[in-house]
Amino acid sequence: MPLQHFVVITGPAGSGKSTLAGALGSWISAKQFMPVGYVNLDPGAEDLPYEPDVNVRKYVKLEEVMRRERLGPNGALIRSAELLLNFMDALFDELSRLKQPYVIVDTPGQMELFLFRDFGLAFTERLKELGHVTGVLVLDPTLSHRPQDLLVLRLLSLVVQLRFGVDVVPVVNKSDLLQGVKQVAEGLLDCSALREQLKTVPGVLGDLSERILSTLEDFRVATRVPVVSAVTGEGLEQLYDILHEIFCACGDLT
Ligand SMILES: Nc1nc2c(ncn2[C@@H]2O[C@H](COP(=O)(O)OP(=O)(O)O)[C@@H](O)[C@H]2O)c(=O)[nH]1
Ligand SMILES: [Mg+2]
Repeated sequence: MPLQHFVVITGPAGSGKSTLAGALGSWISAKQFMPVGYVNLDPGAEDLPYEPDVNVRKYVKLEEVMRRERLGPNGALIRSAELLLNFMDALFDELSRLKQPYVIVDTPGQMELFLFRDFGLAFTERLKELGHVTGVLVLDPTLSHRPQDLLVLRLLSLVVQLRFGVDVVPVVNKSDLLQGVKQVAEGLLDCSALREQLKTVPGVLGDLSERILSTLEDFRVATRVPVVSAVTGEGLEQLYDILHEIFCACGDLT
């Protein structure tokens, strides 16, 4: 069987991970004529904008954990991540039966649950045994759009990359809501434009920001950042192209 491509969508709560998972999957099926598999790892996601082929809620449901263990939402989320570790074999039994060439993995609403708890790391490590794994880090630009925030996006994707040992594509979502999209997009797509914008950051932090950007460039970490809308579909082709390039570069497309 050809190598499968797993795309793991991470990002802060409300950035649009689930919406993007559905939109990117629909785009790939419609435009690339490829069947797409969907995996939901969020034990609290009752309504999803896609039909999951594998769903952790079959094993752990947030609302049941809250009720059974008398926990609030935050405690129950942490407990759910612990409980999910017990179902790893069952989960991977299901995952290993997926045949679609592209499988999109939607992660829990609260990013730190996937990023810092054992479940996220154990899951990703095991997923690498099934196919090629690429991360996507989604950011909501309506909450962060200053030049230094763009650097934060790049650094956050580096954190995900370091934690999981996979390539990570930073993505700016909700472009349909962006007023000053042009300036933001320029800073995202072009490092020299971002460097210019970072000159407006005062003092030591400005110098530090520029130094960080240079280091990222030296190590070729500062990749293109697609600006997309999971609602209108804008930019999804560019995101797919970047993902596909990474997949091809991993050298096994047979
Ligand atoms: N306008 C707009 N809203 C979006 C977009 N993507 C997601 N949303 C909205 O943002 C909110 C959070 O999205 P969701 O996918 O649940 O975020 P998640 O917590 O990261 O999975 C929902 O109300 C979505 O409808 C987008 O591209 N444009
Ligand atoms: Mg979600």
